[in-house]
Amino acid sequence: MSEWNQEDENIKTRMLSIVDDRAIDWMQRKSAPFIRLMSYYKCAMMEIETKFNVLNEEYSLEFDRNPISSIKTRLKNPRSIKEKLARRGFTPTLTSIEENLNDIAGVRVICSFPEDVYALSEALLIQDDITLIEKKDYIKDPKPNGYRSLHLIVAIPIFLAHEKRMMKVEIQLRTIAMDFWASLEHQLRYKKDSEFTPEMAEELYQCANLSAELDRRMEGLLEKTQQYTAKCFGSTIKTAEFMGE
Ligand code: 0O2
Repeated sequence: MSEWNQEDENIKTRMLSIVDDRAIDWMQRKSAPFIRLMSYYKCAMMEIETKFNVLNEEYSLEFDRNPISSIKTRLKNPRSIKEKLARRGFTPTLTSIEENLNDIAGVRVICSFPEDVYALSEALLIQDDITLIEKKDYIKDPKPNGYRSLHLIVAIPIFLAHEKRMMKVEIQLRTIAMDFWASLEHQLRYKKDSEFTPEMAEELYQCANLSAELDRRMEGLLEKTQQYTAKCFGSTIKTAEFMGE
């Protein structure tokens, strides 16, 4: 047996001696409160996702088009949570997670046009069970690297059998073009063993400008089609009118 295989065998024997049934029970007991907290975040995320689906449904009836192209949700994984708390000098406890981290539950709403981003955000924020904690408009003020999106941190109640709990959710609203740029920039940034040279960063920034230009032109086309429809038909044909209401 090679030295490497022997080391493997030793680790396996040690692991099996540690992870007996009692150890498994202990780990499950220890992790239960964390898993419960994560399920609360998941419920809050589902509430927000449903709210956007409802708005999409209503808008598509009103304007005959879908303002939302897709919705993605994600829960931050335990390792990222631990690392983020450590980076910021906070203790790794459940209370600390709830108090200090705002992005355990994340909802990303990919919209068709920039105006949809603002319309959806306004429609969400006027709902009386939503509390706005923080708003960052990286569309009006893009990050220095060119990143654009509208970020909201909100609190939303979830109703459990015997308790109502306020949970925080991070919402990112962006257009398809903004998402295209951000997804590829993220992939490039996290590519192993690679770094951005100033030239590469400048190229990425130029690409962000191109995506912003694309959004402007597509929104211009949307306005033109709306004006054209209004000229031809008097007003945009709405489903309600079509149904004779
Ligand atoms: P992940 O995996 O997407 O969650 P915060 O960490 O939120 O407390 P900050 O920097 O104030 O601190 O938050 P900000 O600026 O609101 O950005 C948080 C999230 O926005 C990031 O989460 C990304 O998802 C996205 N984001 C921000 N800047 C960029 C960027 O330059 N490029 C891309 N592709 N995404 C960005 P995480 O935790 O980094 O990652």
